[in-house]
Amino acid sequence: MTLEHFPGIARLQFDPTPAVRSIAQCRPRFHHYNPSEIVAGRSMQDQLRFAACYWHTMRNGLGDPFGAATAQTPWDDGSASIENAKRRADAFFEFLTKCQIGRWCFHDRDLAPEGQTIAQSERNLDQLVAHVAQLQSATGHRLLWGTANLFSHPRYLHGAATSPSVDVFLQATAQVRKALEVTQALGGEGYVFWGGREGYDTLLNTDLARERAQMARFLHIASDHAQSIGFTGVLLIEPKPHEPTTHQYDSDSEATLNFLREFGLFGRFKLNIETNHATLAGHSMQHELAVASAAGSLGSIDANMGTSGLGWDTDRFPTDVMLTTEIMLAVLNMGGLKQGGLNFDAKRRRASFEPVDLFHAHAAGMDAFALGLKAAARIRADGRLHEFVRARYESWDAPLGQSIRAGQLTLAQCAHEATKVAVVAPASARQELLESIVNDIVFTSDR
Ligand code: XLS
Ligand code: NI
Ligand code: NI
Repeated sequence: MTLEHFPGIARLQFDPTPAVRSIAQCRPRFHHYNPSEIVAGRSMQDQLRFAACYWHTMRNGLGDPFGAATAQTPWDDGSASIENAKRRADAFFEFLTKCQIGRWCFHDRDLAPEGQTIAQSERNLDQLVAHVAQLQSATGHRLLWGTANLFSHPRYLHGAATSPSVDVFLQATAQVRKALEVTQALGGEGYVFWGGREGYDTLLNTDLARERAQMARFLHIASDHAQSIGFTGVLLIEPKPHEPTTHQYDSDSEATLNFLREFGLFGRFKLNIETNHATLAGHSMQHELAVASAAGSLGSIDANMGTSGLGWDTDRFPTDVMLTTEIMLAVLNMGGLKQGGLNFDAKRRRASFEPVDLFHAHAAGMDAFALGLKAAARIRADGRLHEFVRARYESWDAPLGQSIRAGQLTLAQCAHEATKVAVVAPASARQELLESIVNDIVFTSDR
């Protein structure tokens, strides 16, 4: 890391003074994210465990279906050479350091070019892994999770584990075996399975039962392998309903948890919940987190957001403070992120193409999460919501309610008890009042 790939950009600092009047003079900095500040008993950096992703940050030229790439990447000569790949990694670690982002995530193919054979691809990856291992020890940045790209290469056009061809399944096993091993070698705290093409485009050509069973077999042997090599990271599945496929088998938290239970995989995997995938599934992020958390299966978060009304995974940076508040409330309620993190699986808009926009974008997301963390901590400290929910279910904690919960009463006994209740008097759920209390707490004070 001798070269300065981001000249003129200093390490971002916490600086809460009001922004300068002219946007042209704005230098990237944190207005709210103060890494060492204690919130809810831990430093912000430990609560938030930010990660940047290699794919959007380094490999996304920001092209769209209607236009060419726009991102300025002076460190990248566009070649598939190992030298270029190493220079890109240097730029990425400089970016992490300057942006004060402690962790990162990658796909095997983001980091190193694919070769003509499996052996060649593995040699390429090994060279880059050795290089980033040095960068990690020089900078102190850690790998949150690794993954294998089982969706870009044309061989995966029908799916990887769910391909109708066993040869493709085999290719996917080779890639995952290697990706798991390099993730372990880099000290990864997790490993993600995102089945981009593990679904169907039309049922006219698809044996859904077979494909789901194949996917389960794949996850069984992959998790067996992780165990056999002594991988101590958490294995994560990242649900998404569709895009690129019409329907993906791990479509949301509930479907994925059901899939894991059906095939004897529950407990081996946790979920990596991505905001924009939740909205694509027609759910709120809050819902997806609540479902995963209730099953003890909330592992990590891909922190981004969608664009309402657009049915795409637009992967915007998460700048909505109500959203980050809801996310951090779910995280604090489950006792913190543990081995997980907040991975910015997010990309700049195509028109934000300058290198400095990478810093503005991540700082915007980090500030929004700092605000969300503080607001969530205030909601918990305030206690009114928690108390309201507790009181709402109070009857279940009285002796009769407890016996029913413990399975001590039959339906007939319950029906007999019903006759003893003179008046059934439901209480108001006070939704609008609660929403107003949340607004008061979120917007009254941010520090
Ligand atoms: C795509 C997914 C992908 C995973 C990693 O929509 O979010 O980026 O996070 O394969
Ligand atoms: Ni993701
Ligand atoms: Ni996504």
